[in-house]
Amino acid sequence: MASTRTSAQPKLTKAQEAQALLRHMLTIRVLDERMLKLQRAGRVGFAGSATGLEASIIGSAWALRPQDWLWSGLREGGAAVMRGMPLADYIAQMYCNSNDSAKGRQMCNHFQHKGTNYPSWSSVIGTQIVHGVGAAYAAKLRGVDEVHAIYGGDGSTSSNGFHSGLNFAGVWKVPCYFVIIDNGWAISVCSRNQTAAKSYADKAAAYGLPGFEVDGNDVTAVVAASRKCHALALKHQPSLLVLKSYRMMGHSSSDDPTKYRDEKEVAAWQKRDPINAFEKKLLAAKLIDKKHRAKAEAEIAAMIDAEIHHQEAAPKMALKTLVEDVYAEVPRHLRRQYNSFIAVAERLGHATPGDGAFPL
Ligand SMILES: Cc1ncc(C[n+]2csc(CCOP(=O)(O)OP(=O)(O)O)c2C)c(N)n1
Ligand SMILES: [Mg+2]
Repeated sequence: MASTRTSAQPKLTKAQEAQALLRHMLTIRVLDERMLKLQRAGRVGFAGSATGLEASIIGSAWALRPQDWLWSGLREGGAAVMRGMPLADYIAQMYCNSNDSAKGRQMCNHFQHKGTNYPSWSSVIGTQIVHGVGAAYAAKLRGVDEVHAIYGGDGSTSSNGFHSGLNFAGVWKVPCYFVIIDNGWAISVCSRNQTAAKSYADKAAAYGLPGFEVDGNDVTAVVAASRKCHALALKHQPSLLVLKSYRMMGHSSSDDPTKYRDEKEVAAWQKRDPINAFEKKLLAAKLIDKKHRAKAEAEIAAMIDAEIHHQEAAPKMALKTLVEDVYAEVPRHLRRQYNSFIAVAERLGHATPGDGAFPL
């Protein structure tokens, strides 16, 4: 999809749309594989994956127009790539190198991209929910044609931001919808320990919003439900969309899920892999042939690998960026702090990659 901020949507045939959805889902899968390998090789500090969640992420963001906003909860970087964030930006952010648009001030794997209206996500669970509602309210007050899709995991439904965000969205009738990707786990807390509600979608009623739950591993169902929520948002009716899926990998590269969940559960969900299911459907409908997936994966992997080489060779972020962008001119006290930091670094040596990696 184009990253230009117009409301024009490219018109795709059924086959083109299906193939594009598959390709974007595969892009997430290949990116995840590569980023985890880089982390295991000690070349990037941290990686979180969206393996198993591809249909939820791609299908829900597919409903968005270029001028719409996506407030990421955690794992939606692949949606930003689909909407036009270059792979270069994605991978530079993993390295926190001199091309990183966050200037190394975010943890790696915490994506942001201005061109696709993808604000930086925060490790602090649920904070994006109120930010997104505020931005959607501002769009309404300014009379701007924007929809804000506000994402969160099942764990975020226990945050204050979830309650206040949904409450104010309902009261102010803002052009937004909430996407909760229920992947079964919030680190080691399973969904049945997170809530006594039958579905997270039931929570919508408390805020006067419509709530829907769909199979998050069925990309076609996710696209249809997201379009419905998007259409409601255009009429200033917020809604809650819960996508039932499963986190196939650990919470992050720092987590060992075998300590708290049954391998049998993982194996059962493996049989419901969203990419395999969609590929099967497209093969049956003769929208792709048998070689399609392998060819697409090889093309995507080649692009990602070329970009990894490029970003690995890029210089580190200049240290002086630590004190830039706060004031128009670096004030004396920051310059003093910077000089003493340099003196310490010269005495003790600079940090090496991987130092200070976030524990979760
Ligand atoms: C306010 C807050 N509490 C706790 C944490 C620690 N923490 C990091 S991720 C996470 C679980 C998030 O689970 P969920 O919202 O289901 O998203 P998922 O990781 O499953 O995609 C927790 C508890 C945090 N980052 N912020
Ligand atoms: Mg979760």
